[in-house]
Amino acid sequence: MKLVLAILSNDDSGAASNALTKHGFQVTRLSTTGGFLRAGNTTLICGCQDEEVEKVVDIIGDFSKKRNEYVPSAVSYDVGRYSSFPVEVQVGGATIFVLPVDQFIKL
Ligand code: 2BA
Repeated sequence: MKLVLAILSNDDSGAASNALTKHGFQVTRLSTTGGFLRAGNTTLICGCQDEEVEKVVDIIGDFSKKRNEYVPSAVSYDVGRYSSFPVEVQVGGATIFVLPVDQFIKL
């Protein structure tokens, strides 16, 4: 048995965990914070059989692809005058750890 720990953006985590559940996997969502950016992200915990790891990683990957999006940004010209313009940023992606499970116990 393996434990898949996947850190992904909050925006992608809902769809990814829904898809895992639909495919019959059990999943737990933790609200986490990145140590570098100090921004919120989500860690999914999924226990599965060894031969299911690839499927779990594929499903998470389907919902957390890296892509570019435009977000509004503002620049100040002079006293009280601002202009808003879109800035392209990269979002998404996932960091995944696969760990061996010594014991799986449900009481
Ligand atoms: P990613 O490498 O895609 O990492 C996204 C988030 O995944 C991280 O958020 C962290 O919560 C988790 N993570 C990644 N690698 C990990 C690991 N080896 N162990 C535990 N958790 C891990 P943040 O720490 O806020 O980092 C956000 C992004 O900032 C990173 O994206 C990376 O592009 C950059 N970054 C992180 N640490 C950096 C550093 N020391 N120097 C330069 N850039 C860094």
